[in-house]
Amino acid sequence: MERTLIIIKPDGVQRGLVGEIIRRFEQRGLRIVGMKFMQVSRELAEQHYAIHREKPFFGSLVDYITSSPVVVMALEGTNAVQNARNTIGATRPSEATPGSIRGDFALEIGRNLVHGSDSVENGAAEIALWFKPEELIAWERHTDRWIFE
Ligand code: IDP
Ligand code: MG
Repeated sequence: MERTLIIIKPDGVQRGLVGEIIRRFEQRGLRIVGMKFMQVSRELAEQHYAIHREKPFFGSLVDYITSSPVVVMALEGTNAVQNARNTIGATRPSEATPGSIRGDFALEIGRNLVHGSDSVENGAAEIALWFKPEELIAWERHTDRWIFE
């Protein structure tokens, strides 16, 4: 089953949107297989966003993600990566459709509330970066057969 890494960024935690954001993924049908509340180190932030290292916003992006605690989740389900990104909405909140998390709660790209992996390969790599194997729980959900065909 496909997996994706979701981070509720510091603005999501500070604004009291943790429950609202988790609710949307749960409601979508994605199954939680890992979740924790943590302060991100600069080292982890730089590894996670390594692909953006040369971008002009890299420094402010690392400052942002390390500025306050985050909630990190590993979610599992059919096309988990793409389905989660649709629930999150476009990177630039002004382009995010209403009904998406960013489209409903965000205005600026540097305060866009949520991270979601952008490919199946990156989903697996990011989950391995953020979670120890024993922090991931394989379990069967009572409703799985009503959500997964
Ligand atoms: P994504 O989070 O939708 O996958 P990416 O392009 O991977 O978007 O960028 C990672 C994060 O970096 C974005 O979510 C946003 O917080 C930040 N970011 C991306 N582009 C810009 C920019 O042009 N200015 C400021 N921050 C940016
Ligand atoms: Mg990305």
